[in-house]
Amino acid sequence: MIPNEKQSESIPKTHPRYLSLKYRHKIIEGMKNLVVAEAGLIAHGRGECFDYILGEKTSIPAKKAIKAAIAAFLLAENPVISVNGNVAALVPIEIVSLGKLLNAPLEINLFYQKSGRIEAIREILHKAGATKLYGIDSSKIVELDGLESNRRNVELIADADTVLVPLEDGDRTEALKKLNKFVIAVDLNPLSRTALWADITIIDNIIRVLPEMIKNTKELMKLEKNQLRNIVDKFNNKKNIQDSLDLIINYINDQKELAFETLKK
Ligand code: PTJ
Repeated sequence: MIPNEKQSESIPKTHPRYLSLKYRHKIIEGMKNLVVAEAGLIAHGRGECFDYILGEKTSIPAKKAIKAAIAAFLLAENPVISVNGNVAALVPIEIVSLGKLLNAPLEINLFYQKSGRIEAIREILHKAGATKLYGIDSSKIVELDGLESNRRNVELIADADTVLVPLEDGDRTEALKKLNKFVIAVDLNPLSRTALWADITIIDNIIRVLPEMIKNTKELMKLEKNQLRNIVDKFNNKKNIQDSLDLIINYINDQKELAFETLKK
């Protein structure tokens, strides 16, 4: 490796797992410059594992959830997008673009607070084009009821009606639901507490979800409110989670057959 070369730049594009390694190294670089919490590496590894058994592609249930999520966001009066370290490291440009398109403010909200992290995340989002960020000015922070972790410290989320919570630990979605917020989660684990508590659960990798959300926003913003409402009302989160679990079961069964074929040789 050339000295000072970013690890992600040293992966040959021909490598069969190029994309996976590229994002893995973004997380490692993010951890080195404080954007990502140490535990963010472990969370990413868990995500990789679920992504693997979901076939590493955006499934039909995920596409349905993304469409419903964008319809809900376009109907929202006070939407907010919550950003943590992993999201800022993996998809800074995309999350900023989505916020601008949806007219939804970005609020930095961290589980692991450490000196310098908020500043590091602010910098990466500013470089990605963010002009205004929330969750930074301590004089404006209030505490959410029913939550003991650092995630209780919020700014605009306190008055939001619709909140996007990508890659969350389980406690906040439950608390947000108890406060009557409409919660949209992005989580590769269909069995996590966040996934089970959210109103709309997008079971897919954030790196594929955001481009798909941006595409859907451009299409759905042409629709009338009643058409958007229809999309949200027709969406069934419980069925969607069950369908994603079936995809995992089928994928593992298919891989089991393939593995047996290989083992026979
Ligand atoms: O930056 P902070 O301090 O706010 O901390 C962020 C992490 C992610 C470390 C924190 O929220 C955490 O510990 O989360 P958990 O409890 O590990 O939950 C993260 C969830 O996101 C898990 O269910 C993972 O499967 C899932 N996940 C990980 N990577 C991805 C993902 N989901 C979608 N896309 C991913 N790339």
